[in-house]
Amino acid sequence: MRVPKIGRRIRRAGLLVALAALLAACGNENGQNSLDPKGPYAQKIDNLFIPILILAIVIGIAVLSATVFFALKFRHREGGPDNPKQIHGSTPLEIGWTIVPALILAVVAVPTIATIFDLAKKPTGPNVLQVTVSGKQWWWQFELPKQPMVDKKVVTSTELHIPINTKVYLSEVSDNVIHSFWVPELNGKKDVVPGRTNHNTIEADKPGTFLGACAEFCGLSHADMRFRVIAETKVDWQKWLAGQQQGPAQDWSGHIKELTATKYACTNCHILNDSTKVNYGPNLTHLHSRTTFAGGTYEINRKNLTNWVMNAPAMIAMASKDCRLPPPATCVGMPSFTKNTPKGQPVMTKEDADTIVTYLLGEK
Ligand code: HEC
Ligand SMILES: [Cu+2]
Repeated sequence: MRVPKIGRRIRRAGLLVALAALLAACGNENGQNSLDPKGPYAQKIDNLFIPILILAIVIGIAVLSATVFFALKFRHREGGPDNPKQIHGSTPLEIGWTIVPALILAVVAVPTIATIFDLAKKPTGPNVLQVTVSGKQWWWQFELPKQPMVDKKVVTSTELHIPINTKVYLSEVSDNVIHSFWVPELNGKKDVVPGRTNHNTIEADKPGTFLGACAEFCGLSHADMRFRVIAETKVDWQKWLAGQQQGPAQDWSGHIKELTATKYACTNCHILNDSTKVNYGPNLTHLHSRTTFAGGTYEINRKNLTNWVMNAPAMIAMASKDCRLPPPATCVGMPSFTKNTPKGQPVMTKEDADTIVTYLLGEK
């Protein structure tokens, strides 16, 4: 059938758009390219993936070529018989095409299984950094317990700093639903399952920021459950650690304490002045040292934080109206302080929000 000229143009344009989208998706600008390993663990996966990919392409081309070849060779010809010659079975062929693929799979299994065990090996020694990762709805909490490399515990969220050329052994937990921790340039995915502690190791060769995301659908805002791993030289990392181990930049007392602990009761869910403690929501002691908040979806600045503190639900894409807090609570993550305030709290004034944000930004 002849396609009219205009139809062909539309088709060609459609094809170009699809191709451009495909190529854009292949670019490594988004920092989440699993084909661009930036550390030994991701490299091991790449070393396995590329040879198997090549093998699969060779086999794929061979199978497709044979299919096309036979389709052409035995096609129906003018004047030929309607049915080809009927045969039944061929023992050597059938044995052949059972054994050859089985052998190929057996060969592929050897490096695959070796890599699985290699990646799962628990790194040991004083030069391993232990981090506990908790999947929340919808953000990630990172705890660095006291250990040879960390002389005082640190709790943070959304941004994990690690020293380069150091194995970072993650213990992953969830107290809600299944999440999956994935930093494509540093290692493969690892599911984070309630009631279990799963482990995964990441390591970066060079300083850089590596984007991560939850890779298992975990509720309506799953797409906004991002994080970043910031790899630094040992010296820079130690500076970061020392900064986190200090108290808040501004004294948490007097008016600010009154606002956050009593008037609006932020302390029901947050810790504002001690980076060693965990509460229901993110630890806010050193929020100002991070670049993003709310699952990595917003940049930290006065405007975003003020909007958030006054009415966070309005900034959570697809936030469900039903409850995300464990029982007996009947509602959710970060509440609004301007609309439907949590029971008993007054509606937040812009002035109070400004004071709280000044504290959160570590400004005097
Ligand atoms: C009912 C519990 C609850 C209360 C009360 C609460 N928050 Fe939150 N807050 C959360 C949760 C949960 C999150 C994480 C939500 C998300 O990322 O979607 C959060 C996130 C935040 C964040 C972003 C932190 C980050 O690292 O992403 C800030 C800032 C914040 N809250 C400030 C406050 C302030 C200030 C108050 C008091 C005026 C307050 N919150 C009261 C539960 C609460
Ligand atoms: Cu998740």
